[in-house]
Amino acid sequence: MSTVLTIAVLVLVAIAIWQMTKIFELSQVKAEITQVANDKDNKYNGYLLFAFLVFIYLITIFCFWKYSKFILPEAASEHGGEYDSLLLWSFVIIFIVQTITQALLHYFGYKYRGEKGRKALFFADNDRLEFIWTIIPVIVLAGLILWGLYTWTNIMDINEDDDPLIVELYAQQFNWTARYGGGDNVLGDANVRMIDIDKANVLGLDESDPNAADDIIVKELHLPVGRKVNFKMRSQDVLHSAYMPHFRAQMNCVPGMITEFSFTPTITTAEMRLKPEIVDKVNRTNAIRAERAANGEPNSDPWEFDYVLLCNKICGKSHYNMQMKIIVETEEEYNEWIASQQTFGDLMASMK
Ligand SMILES: [Cu+2]
Repeated sequence: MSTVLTIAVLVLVAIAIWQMTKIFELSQVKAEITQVANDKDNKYNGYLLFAFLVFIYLITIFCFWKYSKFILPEAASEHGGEYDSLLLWSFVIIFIVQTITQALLHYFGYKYRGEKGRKALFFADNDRLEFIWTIIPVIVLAGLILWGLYTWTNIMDINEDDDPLIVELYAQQFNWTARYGGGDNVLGDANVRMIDIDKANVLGLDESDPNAADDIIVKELHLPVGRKVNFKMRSQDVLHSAYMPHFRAQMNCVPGMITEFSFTPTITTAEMRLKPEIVDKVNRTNAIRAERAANGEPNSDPWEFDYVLLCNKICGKSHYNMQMKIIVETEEEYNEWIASQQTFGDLMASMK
């Protein structure tokens, strides 16, 4: 209701201003009433172009200064650096080109403004100019595209070389479950039709498959640093997307099929927490949370940095909260953790 009232008030105010402008215009005695712009108008608009140019430059500088701290920290995966430099160079090129072309655009707008008696020059074409402004973008874009394709092929080359750790990421509205292949590093067969909630077979593992017995199902993803991980994604219900921003990784999870992504984590959670940009981010967040705590508001516990797996497809009303903690640790820590987890076989035996 208050929204409707606010809109109504705004509309009425706008109408009032419009009417007042009309009265003001009528009250002005004008020597010459014409819709055609004269030299003075054109010059005035030319200066306004410069003002707008200054405005877009200033707002760009302001955004760099104010929002740079919100970008992701250093990539925590092997391929992440390559991905980041591709992105950085694309932005650098776009930034330089747009800075120069905006200046030229606004300057020419001013320089060739309308003037009484000035006639536009008829200029059919200029082969050399056409050649320059075609060939330069062609070379630059072809370079970026080829580099992009090369990077993409590298990142998406999912193979079983170097003994990767096999992990399944299982998406459903609205949570993630991870499954490790266990001692044999082979995932047992699974199918949504075999899900049996009463027996806690939440991922629909085939109990008769010997590979499934040692599988380990968890709600927190642990990864050993420096070891390649091959993820196999499944979805139970709708399209989800496994997004691990710190590792520059994302892959859709599609019901009825298995999608894959592979990366090698390079920075442990403990090491990442010591990076200056992370320390800074944690301090900033905790300052806000301390303020909330002082006001007795919820969501005010001190926060500690952790890698996360997020869902990056709007999959339903609790999509925003669909996440899982990822812990990258040393191989010893990982081995100790995985050894303490219950296998699927043990879980089934305990349910009998
Ligand atoms: Cu989702």
